[in-house]
Amino acid sequence: MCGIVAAVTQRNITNFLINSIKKLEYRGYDSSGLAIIDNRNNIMRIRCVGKVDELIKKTNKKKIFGNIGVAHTRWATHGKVSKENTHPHISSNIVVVHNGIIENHSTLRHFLQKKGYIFSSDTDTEVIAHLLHWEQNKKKDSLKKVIQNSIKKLDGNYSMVIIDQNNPTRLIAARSKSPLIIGLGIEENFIASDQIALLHTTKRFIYLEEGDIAIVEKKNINIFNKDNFTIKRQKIISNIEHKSVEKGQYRHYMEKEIYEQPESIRNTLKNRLKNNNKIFFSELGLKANNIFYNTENIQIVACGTSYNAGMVSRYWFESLANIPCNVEIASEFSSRKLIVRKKSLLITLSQSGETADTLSALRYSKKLGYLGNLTICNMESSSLVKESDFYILTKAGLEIGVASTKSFTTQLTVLLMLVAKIINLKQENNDISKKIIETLNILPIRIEEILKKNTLIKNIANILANKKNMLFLGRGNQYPIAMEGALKLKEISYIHAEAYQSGELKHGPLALIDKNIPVIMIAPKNSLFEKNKKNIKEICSRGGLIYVFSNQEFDYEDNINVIKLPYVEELIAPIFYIIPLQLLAYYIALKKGTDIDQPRHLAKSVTVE
Ligand code: HGA
Repeated sequence: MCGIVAAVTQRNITNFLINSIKKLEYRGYDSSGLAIIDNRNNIMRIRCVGKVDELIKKTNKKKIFGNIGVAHTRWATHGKVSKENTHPHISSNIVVVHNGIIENHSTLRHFLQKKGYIFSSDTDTEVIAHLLHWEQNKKKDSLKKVIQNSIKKLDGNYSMVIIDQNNPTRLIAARSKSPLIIGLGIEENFIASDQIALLHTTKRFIYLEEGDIAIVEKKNINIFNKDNFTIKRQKIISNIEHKSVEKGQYRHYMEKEIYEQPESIRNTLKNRLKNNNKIFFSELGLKANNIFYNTENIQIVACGTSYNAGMVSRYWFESLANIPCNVEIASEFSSRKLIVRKKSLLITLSQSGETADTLSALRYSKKLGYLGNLTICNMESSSLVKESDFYILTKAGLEIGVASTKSFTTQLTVLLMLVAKIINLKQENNDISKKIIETLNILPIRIEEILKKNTLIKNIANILANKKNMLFLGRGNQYPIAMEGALKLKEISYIHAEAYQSGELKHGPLALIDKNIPVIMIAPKNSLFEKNKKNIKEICSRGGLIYVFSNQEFDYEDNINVIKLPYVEELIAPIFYIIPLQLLAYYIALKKGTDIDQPRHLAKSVTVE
């Protein structure tokens, strides 16, 4: 969340900063700003409420020339969305952009106010700017020393970039629990909170690690670790294509990402399903096999869409691999005393690998005696991957739409492969793992088939777009799919949607049923179908408006709307049935004209707790 870009170059920096910060807009879009030290050594700051386009318009009107600057796009945590609260924050000669939260900002604010500092915003970030200024003027230390002294006083998490007007030749970056990377140019260097911001200019990056401070100049980069030793961090060449950051022929990233799912799933399966009915993850070592072999319980921890993926996999781990599995929301997991079941494997799920709640849960779990921990993640360079014992990558490719789609289906693909792998290791029932592998091989084709039903879904979306509330129902492993369908709808169309287990309806929510609340029921042909049918009848008898997503024929005695979907194997049915629900949410939002890729109040990659 929030985006940071900074650059020190030979050329005029203005266009570079606005083009780069635009690429990070999906990380936060409440307001944005930039500050450049111009050729006459003035700090030129421009800030705007709203999307980055506002900043671009305003910046283009002013002709600023300078070689060093910072930019930020904000997702507010402290202080309302206003120009005053927009970054960069300035204290005299010090300019700061910051991602994260300073927990003790209030104490520090009172301390600095007593020293005579006047605050112009309500943010925790302005505290950093004044603190740095105060430390600098106390002893006249080097800026690095000033930063080291200041961060000792900060509780919380941050990544920040600082410029000092009195020495405008270098950027200083500091990170703690929030990602930051250096982009390497030729006689110019950059900093950003995500490589996506810089891919239009460089593919060479250095990832800063916990506690690092970096001094970045045009021709030099010096990194110091948390113990103040000079340290060389590995340079990486990104394999992300710049064009994958573009929307191409699609209207929205979300639409593009929905249609990319057959390809992302193929990439996720590639080289992992072996002819001998084994699963091979090259990123796992033998030690992981040993841990999986000994695993008697699984604890999954995740947030949002990843949590829903975990919930689906619970049905698979228990019914196919006979392993008890518990799934918990990450922020709750870290907020309570936990009893760890014996020989438990902890699995975290996250698209970005920077989800602060999930990272905290992982760190908390390390004190609790789990057998080991595994993360299933889309970003190899992420904190979750670095801090976990083992990792498996989903190969979804870049996901930019705030509402996750392909990360969900690739997480499910990995989870089902993992189930087969564990079954294989335990030698419990090779027929089941063989069946899983056969079925996974068909999955991309099945997804292609269902994507062809887009017109059918679009027609229903047009009918439902004016509704205020909806219920989503599912039974067994389709219940988490109902949860995910409701989540997609809430996120991008702002229609209130709730998911229930089909059998739970009569225990309360049935009271809501009338002709104004559409009920979306996922009822594929399977052993639970007859039970679902009874629930459908209960809704119909009470005058409810019901839309059933199914591959089963219905007798039309009841007044129900059946969305007849193609055949799918039961094992992969949850991965298949989320696709029409993603399309439904997308087309409803399209009809309503909401901001699909950047829905209000949200942002991608939730890096604050
Ligand atoms: N706390 C700062 C930065 C917010 C942030 O990192 N959001 O993800 C603010 O509220 O401006």
